Amino acid sequence: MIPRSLTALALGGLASACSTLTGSAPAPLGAATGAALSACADLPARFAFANTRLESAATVTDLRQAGHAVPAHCLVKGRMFERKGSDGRDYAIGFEMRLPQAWNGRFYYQGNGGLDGNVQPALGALGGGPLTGALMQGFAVISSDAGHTGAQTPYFGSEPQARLDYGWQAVAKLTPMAKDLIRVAYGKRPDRSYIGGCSNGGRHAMVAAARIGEEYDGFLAGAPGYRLPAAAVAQLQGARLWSELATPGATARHPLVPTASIPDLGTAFTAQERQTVARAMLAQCDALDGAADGLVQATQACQARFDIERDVPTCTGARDGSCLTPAQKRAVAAVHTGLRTAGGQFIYQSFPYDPGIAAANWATWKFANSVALDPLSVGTVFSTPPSPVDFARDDLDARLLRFQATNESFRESGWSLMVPPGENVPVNMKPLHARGAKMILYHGVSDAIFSAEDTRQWVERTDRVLGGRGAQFARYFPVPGMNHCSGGPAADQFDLLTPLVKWVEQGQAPQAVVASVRGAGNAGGVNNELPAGWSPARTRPLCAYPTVATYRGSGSLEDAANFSCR
Ligand SMILES: [Ca+2]
Repeated sequence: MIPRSLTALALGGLASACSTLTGSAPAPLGAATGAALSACADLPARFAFANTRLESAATVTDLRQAGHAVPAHCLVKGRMFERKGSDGRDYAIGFEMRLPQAWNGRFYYQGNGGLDGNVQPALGALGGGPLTGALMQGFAVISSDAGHTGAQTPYFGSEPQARLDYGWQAVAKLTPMAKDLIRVAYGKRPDRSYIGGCSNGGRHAMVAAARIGEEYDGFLAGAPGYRLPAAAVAQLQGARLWSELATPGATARHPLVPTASIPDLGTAFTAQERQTVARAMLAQCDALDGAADGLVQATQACQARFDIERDVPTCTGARDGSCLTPAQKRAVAAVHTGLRTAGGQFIYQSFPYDPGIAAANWATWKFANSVALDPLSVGTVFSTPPSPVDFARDDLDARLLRFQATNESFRESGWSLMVPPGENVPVNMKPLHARGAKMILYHGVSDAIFSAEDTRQWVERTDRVLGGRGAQFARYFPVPGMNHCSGGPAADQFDLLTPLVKWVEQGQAPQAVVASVRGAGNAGGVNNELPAGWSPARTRPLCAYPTVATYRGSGSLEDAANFSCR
């Protein structure tokens, strides 16, 4: 196969006169131009937009991010669609906007994670352990709770409109309001608009691309849980597998309710045992990228090479951490191959093998969140009608049908409101590609809740839909070793928004983006799980799939400059 990057380079070299025949990339959209903020404290009095109330506006000059001062800006707080829900509770789409005094002419919608419910500060933070963010870079940024409060989580899922707002409507309602507020504050609407986030925030970006793509020029989808309901059911099935192997009666602390306990599924596959599996992977795969450096960057090649049955020692006596029992091997293999229901239905996706399996976040998702969080969202937010889930006994075949169901109250199914339309045939990407919009995706290869393979396959499907020109529109940057959005033995500190802007506005397609680990003293927060032998400032190129960060053969293994994307 010819790497798509080379194809794009070749096509980009042809004369633009042949564009419709050769399929060369659409012209860049051109740079945004900035403006000065003309109003702040008086915005609530001056701004009128349907179903919107601004509660406050004040200048902020003392905010810091990762040890650096965030430029002075106006913090606006407000609410849209305040209403009494069908459950008698008060609902609204709460939001904040941060409007820099020195604006770069761009709008950034910050998608938040999990089940939403909190107005996270509108910093537009970028990457794991962020050093920078959209606000720092001069964007006007909005953040919202997506239509419910933390206290209403996850029970908002039983209120039909709140469920819709969480799924996709909050983004659709907030976007035109935010652009109009920008017009009032700066005297013009944004020249360019971007939306990004990780996890559920990445899902928001992908859903926005499919549903309201015309509103945005650039999409930054991190670990996009774009089939979140299916991922959550796979978690339930996984918890059953682990519980068969767990120490009977062992309990762990509930991650949300300090006074409650959950079965300690981590005893099924302990930290030592996960280290043993990671070592076996490294023995097979570490050098495939030319460097025995503790990072498996040749992810696809490793999937063909690593064989858990063959490469991990089988226990001949009691478990002691250095081996797996045959039953453990079957469970770990099944989770990576992709789980099925009792009825034989393939639930979600395979997961690539990656040494990040040994990190804590992997275990938290597989062993704790699968019991404590996923049953709540499955039962309350995605099922019609809503009904509680017993992770050990729920009929998962019936549950998957309930994701597709509608009734008089819930007129859009849980699946439909969560998942980007056309997720299997991403037809809505065609007009975006034609207009010159761009998408950058990234995903931790050892993400335990949303599969990096699911993202890779979406990129492949999009490429087919665009007739092999997918690399002109969407580029995917796997992050080797990284868990869910950050953490793990990985270079997880990076800014993919800057290259997205250059791609959208100047036509510079990103091929390699430098990422750093977060060792001792890192201003974005230290990653305590970095292997002892790594430099605290190790860098690596993140490479656009299908290229792989490959060692050039000489120079320090700690420096990205000694690796190229091949
Ligand atoms: Ca390596």
